[in-house]
Amino acid sequence: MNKRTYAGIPEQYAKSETSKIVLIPVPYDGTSTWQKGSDKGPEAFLEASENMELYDIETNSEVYKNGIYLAEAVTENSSPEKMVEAVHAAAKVYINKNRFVTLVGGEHSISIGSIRAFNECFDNLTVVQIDAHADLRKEYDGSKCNHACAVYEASQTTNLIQVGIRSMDKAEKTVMDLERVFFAHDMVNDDFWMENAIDLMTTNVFITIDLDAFDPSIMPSTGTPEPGGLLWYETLDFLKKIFAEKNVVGFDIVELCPNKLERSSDFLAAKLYYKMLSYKFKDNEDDLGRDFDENFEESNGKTSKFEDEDYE
Ligand SMILES: [Mn+2]
Repeated sequence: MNKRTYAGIPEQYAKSETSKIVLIPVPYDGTSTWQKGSDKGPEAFLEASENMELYDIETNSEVYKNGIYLAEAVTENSSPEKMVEAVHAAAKVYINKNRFVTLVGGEHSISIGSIRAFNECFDNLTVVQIDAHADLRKEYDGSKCNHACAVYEASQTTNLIQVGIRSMDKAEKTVMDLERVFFAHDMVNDDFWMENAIDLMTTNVFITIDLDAFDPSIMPSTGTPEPGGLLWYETLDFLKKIFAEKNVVGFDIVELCPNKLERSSDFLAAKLYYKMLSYKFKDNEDDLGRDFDENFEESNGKTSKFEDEDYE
């Protein structure tokens, strides 16, 4: 039997040596507190991806042709700390090979490992956390690697910007930088939250998306749903702006907690992932044959952005 590829793409686009993009599944659900099942997230995500159209209308692109390598899943689960270390190590392997590294969870604690890896490899990293929950606890349930602590370390070591937040403990406010938080109840009445959030970002950006940031009406299959969340097009609009204006160095998508009776959430996660890749690589359509290193450097460049805008 042939090896499974992301979204069932032809093997020529799924090779480890030539793919510009790497997807690392992390089916971990060791510390979740309410609904269990996010360990099944990567499988449901991959299955939905296999049933998705691979041409993106909006960007007029087929981003999979840049190559998407489905890496071996990180399955270490002997302790939250060991899982975080394993994610950190796996992410670093591919970042150091200049791949565009993405991860799919699994619960949000996996992001402690991914953020640590990106922060070690990229200068002045901004972490954009799109999430219903603040996740700023220093420790929870006896561990610093609990899902409730997902961005505590990032709050201390990176430029953390929190978006969509609508649930937290009062004590988390002592850690929170209120200048860098966009609460859901404020966003709904603020026409400029996207621009204001982007103004706070440095050049290098890592995005961590907890799917519970979305409104439960469109994303019910998540561990801890919260009313009053983001909708589809506003989220895409925000992401598109970040990809256009910043050097997004990688991202993760977490907390898909699949429910066999409700598959549209799996599909939302699959489509969100592919949309983000489409935004990242949309300008590469004409030079698919070129070396990734060249593109990689160009995306860090200062002049190309304005040249592109002249054509629009
Ligand atoms: Mn979270």
